[in-house]
Amino acid sequence: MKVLITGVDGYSGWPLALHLLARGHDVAGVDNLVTRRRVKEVGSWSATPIPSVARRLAAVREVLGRELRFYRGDLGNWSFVRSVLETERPEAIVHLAEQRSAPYSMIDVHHAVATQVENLTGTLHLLYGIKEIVPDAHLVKMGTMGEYGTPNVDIPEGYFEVEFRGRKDLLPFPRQAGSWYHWSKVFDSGDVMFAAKVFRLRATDVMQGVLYGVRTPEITDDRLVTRFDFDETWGTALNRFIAQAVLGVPLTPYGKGEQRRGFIALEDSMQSLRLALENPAAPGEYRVFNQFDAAYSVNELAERVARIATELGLRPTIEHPPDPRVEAEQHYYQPLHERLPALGYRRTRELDDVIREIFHDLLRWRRRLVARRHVVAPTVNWRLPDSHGLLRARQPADPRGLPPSVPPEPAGPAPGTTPTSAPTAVSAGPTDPTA
Ligand code: USQ
Repeated sequence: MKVLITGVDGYSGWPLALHLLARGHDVAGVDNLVTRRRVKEVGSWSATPIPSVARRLAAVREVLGRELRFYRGDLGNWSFVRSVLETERPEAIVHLAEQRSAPYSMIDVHHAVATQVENLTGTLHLLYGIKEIVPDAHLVKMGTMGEYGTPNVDIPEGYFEVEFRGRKDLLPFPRQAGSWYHWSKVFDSGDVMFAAKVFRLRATDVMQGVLYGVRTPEITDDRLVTRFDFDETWGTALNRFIAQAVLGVPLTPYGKGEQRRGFIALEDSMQSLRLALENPAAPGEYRVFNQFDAAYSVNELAERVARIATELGLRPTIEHPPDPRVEAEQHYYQPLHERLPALGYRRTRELDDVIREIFHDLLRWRRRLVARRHVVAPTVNWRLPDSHGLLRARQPADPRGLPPSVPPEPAGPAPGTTPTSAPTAVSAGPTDPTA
């Protein structure tokens, strides 16, 4: 199958490209490399050293013996979107190219606006591009379990039957997102649902839970490794807890720590996305998959990480900082997830094994964590209109942990300014250890 992945340079986009290439699919990818720049903006970097795109593509060629076509550009640019779709004519598009951090979207008004404008514009451009250029292509759109919030009833997959004043209907389940980022995904979902209806597009909206992990079977070489964020803005709960244990700083389940979320291993997320691609939605169909493997409270995860850290000879501690978010710290949580198992989804990784694997890698790259240890504690606060000053005021906790001088950023496209119509081996620079 000919697949286009938007956001191919990202945490899940990159391993998805490897996963599909290894299974014989023809894969092209798009990225504007903005996550690399935004992680630098908050003073952090990936715990895993990420090669430049040119080196990544060369490693794919060498290790997998496959070609990954890459287009550097921005989905905010309509002519760029059109030219990529016209060149590639994909049968399926996996849309992952969105600002993905809830805390980043809550920094201040500018970050809130950038998140929503970029996420919604990119999705609308893709919806129109598919309609005009590849109307039979299947769109697999990355949404989030966080769209639903934490209602006091079970959460279905997208729709539920409602009876009100004697009449029944099948309606979209209410969305109650918890950040400007999560709301951008809600608005996207409405747009994709509407486009499927009016343009008769094939669409799968994936409500994905929190990802964890650093490896997939295709990552057999350090040059193929995916990024791994651990800072307060870009890192997510379980990944952060493991980084904190390696650093010897307290693990931080926020507030009471009884917030429950759906979680899924990176590797099993790849399996789920492939199953969605290989079993496409019908023309005009908008279907919703709740894509997670199991639900845990953040306390359960912190305790599990602490137990395994102790087995590894570390001395983890757990603290409960006040929750910087506005969210229920104790609540009912029972989302359904039946559609992917019906297509053949099976868990391939046990949580403890993945936690050990992450420890193994982070201990190898511990120096990179130490150099950025000052960006781990939470400062972005949902209750403040502007956390930017707090973020900027953060100082390295340990002067020896001062980050090495960061070279100038690679020339990146301003949003909407870099039409690229041909596959391009971007900036044949060295490894980008600052990404
Ligand atoms: N949390 C802690 N301590 C931490 C970090 C997080 O207790 O150090 C808590 C948060 O308060 C929250 C939960 O863990 O209750 C999840 O937070 P997270 O940062 O792991 O994930 P979240 O902000 O929800 O967003 C992440 C991804 C996002 C994706 C989403 C799936 O960044 O792209 O959409 O997970 S979900 O959470 O299901 O909406």
